[in-house]
Amino acid sequence: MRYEQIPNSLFIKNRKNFVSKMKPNTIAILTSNDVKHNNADDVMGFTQNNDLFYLSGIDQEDSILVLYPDAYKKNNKAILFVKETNEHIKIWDGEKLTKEQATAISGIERVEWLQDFETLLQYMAFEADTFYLGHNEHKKTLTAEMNTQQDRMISWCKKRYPLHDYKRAAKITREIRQIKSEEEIGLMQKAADISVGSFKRVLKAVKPGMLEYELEAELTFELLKNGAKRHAFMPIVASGKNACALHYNTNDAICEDGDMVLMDFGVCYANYNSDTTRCFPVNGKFTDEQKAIYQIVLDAQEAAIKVATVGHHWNEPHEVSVTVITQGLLDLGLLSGELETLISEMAYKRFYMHRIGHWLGMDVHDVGDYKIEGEWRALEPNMVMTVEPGIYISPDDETVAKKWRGIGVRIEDDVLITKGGNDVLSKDVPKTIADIEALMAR
Ligand SMILES: [Mn+2]
Repeated sequence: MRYEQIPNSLFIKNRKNFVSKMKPNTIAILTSNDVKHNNADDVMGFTQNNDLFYLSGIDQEDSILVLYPDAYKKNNKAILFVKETNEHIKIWDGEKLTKEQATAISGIERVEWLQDFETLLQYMAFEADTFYLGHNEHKKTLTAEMNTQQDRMISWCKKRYPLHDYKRAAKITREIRQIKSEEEIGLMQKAADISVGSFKRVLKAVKPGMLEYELEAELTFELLKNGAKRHAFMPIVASGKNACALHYNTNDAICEDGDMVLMDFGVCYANYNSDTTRCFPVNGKFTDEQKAIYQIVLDAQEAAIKVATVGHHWNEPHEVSVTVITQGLLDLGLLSGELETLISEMAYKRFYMHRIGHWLGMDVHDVGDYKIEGEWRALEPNMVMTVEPGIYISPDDETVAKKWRGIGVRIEDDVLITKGGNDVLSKDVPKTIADIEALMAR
């Protein structure tokens, strides 16, 4: 990532917002993520902690941000700690941030070397009553080892300052990160724009007999060529029945003539993500069965997007998609019975087993609550969500006619809630049957 992609006004604003939610006389400490390893010294890569990045713009390992808005010394109100480089690091890993660069990126005037963190914190710690510490609060990350940089900071701090109170920084970041600023929307739009070219490139490249990973390579080329940092997640390039495995990403099967490919991919640009899914026929022409399923999913998605607006709650787009999909499956004879009964008994779940989408931002499945005090969250301007209904007919489902088996369709776009409605950030990624077939005919 090139640092000039984001003006530091964004991070200054984010910190202001964060600090406004801190209780009086408290210190917040945010740490970076660890550099992760596979085997031996092979590095899996570095992904910054998103809360730290959100508040500082610093995309370097071994960084700590300390915020103490009520500090009586003005230059203790915000301190950024970065690691001091040396000749050895320079020769093996290249340049690291200087203090001046860190200030320019973050807008934080006081930058110190990491080795001075403990001493400098000591000066402030006994002035304050409470620490806010970062922690990944996703339910899937709670492991027995508890040994992330955040875990280590929590145990170090509690040992060193046992009589302070402790609060969760994530409770604040989860709330403020959910409402995107103009700068963030601009970055997410850029990510979505890169996905347009990536998808079109794949449509031009695909031919019967190609391997799924060859299509992945086309995606990768186009997004890196356009300044994206990386795929937002391991892309799903699922031909034929592979589309029925929701998180398939082996991507090594042959794309057969007559099959459809489901491609679920995201672009990470300046640490902000897009997340889109499209399906297309390997040979350029959808079969009648593929078309029938595709059109139901598209109708469901468009109907759901219509209610992804202020005045509706989080679950309404899902409910709308369930109705359209259940009716569609009824019309095709894939379900039978009464529409309302099928919905209330969730008969559609055999074919549509996931929900409508998720919040989108610096995390692909972004932070933010879906319910508040047990009630579905009302949609607000500047939230961004994905809308991604799907129908998947198992290749082994002998209760349906053979012609339907192994068809899997999902269509996904990134929807920004606006004051007057919504804006589909990924709207230029071709989506209708006619548009896709026309592009492939060239
Ligand atoms: Mn998604």
